[in-house]
Amino acid sequence: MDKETLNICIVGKMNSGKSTLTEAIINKQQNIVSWSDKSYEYESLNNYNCINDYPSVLGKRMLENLKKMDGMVLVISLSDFDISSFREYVFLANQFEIDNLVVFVNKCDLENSLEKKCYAEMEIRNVLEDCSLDFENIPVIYGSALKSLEESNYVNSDIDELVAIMDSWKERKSIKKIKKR
Ligand SMILES: Nc1nc2c(ncn2[C@@H]2O[C@H](COP(=O)(O)OP(=O)(O)OP(=O)(O)O)[C@@H](O)[C@H]2O)c(=O)[nH]1
Ligand SMILES: [Mg+2]
Repeated sequence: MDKETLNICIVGKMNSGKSTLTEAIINKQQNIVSWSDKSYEYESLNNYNCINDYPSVLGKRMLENLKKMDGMVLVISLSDFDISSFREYVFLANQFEIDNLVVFVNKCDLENSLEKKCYAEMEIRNVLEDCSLDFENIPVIYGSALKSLEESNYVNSDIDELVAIMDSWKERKSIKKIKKR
C-alpha cells in the first residue's frame, strides 16, 4: 500500500520548546526526505511525515496553512504552565477540524512533581472537553525535548512515544475530500 504524506504542525506558546521538540523528533529519524527552514519531511514505517515547526504567533499565512494540516502536536511547558494560551491552540485545532491531536507536556526535567502533573492533566483535559474534542482519547505525553537532545544516554521514551503516535495517524478525511475534488 502506498504511504500517505501527512502534514503535522508543532504549535504552542512562545518558548514552550516547539523548535527543540522538532529537532528531537528529527534527530530520531533515519530517512529524512527533505528539509527547509522550519519544515522537515521523513519517511516513517507507515507514512511520510512533514513536520512544521510553527511560530507562537500565527499570522494570516500560517492560519491559512492550518487547512492543510492532518495533525497537530500541542506543546505546553510544565515549568511555566499557561493553560489560557493552550486553549487558543486547541480552539484552532477544533476550528480547522484537525482530528489527529497529541499533547506534549514539555520541560518535565525542570518540574517533575506528580502533583503538578496531575494538575496539568486535569486542566488540559478540561480544555479539550470544553472544545468538544474527544478529550479522553487524546494522548498526553510528559517529557523533555531538551534532555532528549542533550543526553544521548537519556531514556527518552517520551519522544519515541510521540513519534509512534504520529506514525499511527492517517490523512484526515476532510482533507481527502478536498484533494479528490
Ligand atoms: N529545561 C528545558 N528547557 C527546554 C526544553 N525544551 C526547550 N527548552 C529551552 O527553552 C527555550 C525555548 O526553546 P525553543 O525550542 O526555542 O522554544 P519555541 O517554542 O520554539 O520558542 P519560539 O519559537 O520562540 O516560540 C530554549 O532555551 C530551550 O533550550 C526542555 O525540555 N527542558
Ligand atoms: Mg521556535
